[in-house]
Amino acid sequence: MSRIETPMRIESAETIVTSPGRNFVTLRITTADGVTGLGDATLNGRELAVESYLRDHVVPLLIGRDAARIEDTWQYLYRGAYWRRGPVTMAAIAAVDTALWDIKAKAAGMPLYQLLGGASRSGALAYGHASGRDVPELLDSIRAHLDAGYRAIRVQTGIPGLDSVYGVAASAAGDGERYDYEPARRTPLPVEESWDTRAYLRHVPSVFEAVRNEFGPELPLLHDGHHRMTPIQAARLGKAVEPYDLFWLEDATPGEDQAALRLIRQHTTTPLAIGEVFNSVHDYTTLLTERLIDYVRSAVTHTGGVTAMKKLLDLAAVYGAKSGIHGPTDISPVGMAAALHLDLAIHNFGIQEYMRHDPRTLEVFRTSYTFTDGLLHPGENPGLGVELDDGAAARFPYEAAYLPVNRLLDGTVHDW
Ligand code: EZ4
Ligand code: CO
Repeated sequence: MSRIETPMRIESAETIVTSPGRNFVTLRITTADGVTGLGDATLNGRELAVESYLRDHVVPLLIGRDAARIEDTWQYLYRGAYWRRGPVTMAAIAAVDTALWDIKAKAAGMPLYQLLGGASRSGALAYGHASGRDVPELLDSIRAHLDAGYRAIRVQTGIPGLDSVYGVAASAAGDGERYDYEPARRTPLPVEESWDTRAYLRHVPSVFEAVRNEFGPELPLLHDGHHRMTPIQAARLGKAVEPYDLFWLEDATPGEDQAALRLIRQHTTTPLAIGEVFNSVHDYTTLLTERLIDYVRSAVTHTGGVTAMKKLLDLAAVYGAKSGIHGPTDISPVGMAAALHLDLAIHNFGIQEYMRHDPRTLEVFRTSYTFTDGLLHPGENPGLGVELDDGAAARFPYEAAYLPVNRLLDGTVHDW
């Protein structure tokens, strides 16, 4: 494509790496007439690889391109790289795509959701992360989340015999207390946790029984298996928690083995969600066309941006599956805002994960989305509705940080 001279010509693009409570990689694209767009490129624990991919291999290709040509730019970066998929590539493409949608919506003077078809609902039902090292602490945490306005709750607990477990806050319960590993556990090497699936399977059904006894049948409850079970173990857990009517069981098995979901599906009516570690619609084709899952967990940030997520969610709609866009704190407010515009616009919205960001994160990223009566709304500002404060970003330099490694009690490395 020849270089063009129009107001929408991309004049510059830059990456911003900042660590306001945890690491984030952001791409900012600026057009010749000074419109800026932001895209989230944060890949937890591998941040600098995406930053290099963007800075060294993508930014030089963007200068001079027409910012209005979003689909063409997506295809140019995806097919032009020759090498397909992968979290680093797809996070980089996602950042470009999201920034170009931000620019297009700002140029149109509209919030992004209007360009995606307009609002299909008044807000996006959010779920929060309750946790406790034991059941009493968990029940307190659920109460704190309900008091903070959440109307759907993810339930994770400690397991008797295991020291620390994914998804459980390290100290006393409360809405402000999160299981996050950042920044307190930044160590030169990844933290190591221990795991015993049989102990987990024995414990979890009794946790849901206690939660239903305390809070009744209506509250939507979710659970994340975080890739730790075999298919037959997952089938057993799905059956065991059927009396407690889960909204979903997430990541029961390692997601890349799509056929594993066939076995789980044959054995349980517990709804299944998967996909936070996926980065392409091609990771979902068996899962969707065979109707093996109920919810798509991809993040806009990791799955090629707004353009690719819209296509993925439209394919999911054809096969009766709904969205459950990934929204932990390692998705930046830019990636979260992009998710919220999609959540508001698409027909097959399911639920949105929402962990409030650290106040330092919100100093750097000035958001306009709102959380009211359990519903998130992206706001009415043109574009994504997020601005990045460079001065604030500069006060929080990058620090290496890794996700934990999980080992079975005999030392064997297991899925974390
Ligand atoms: O472990 O985002 O459902 N949410 C999750 C997250 C993921 C982290 C990994 O970076 O599973 O907490
Ligand atoms: Co998860």
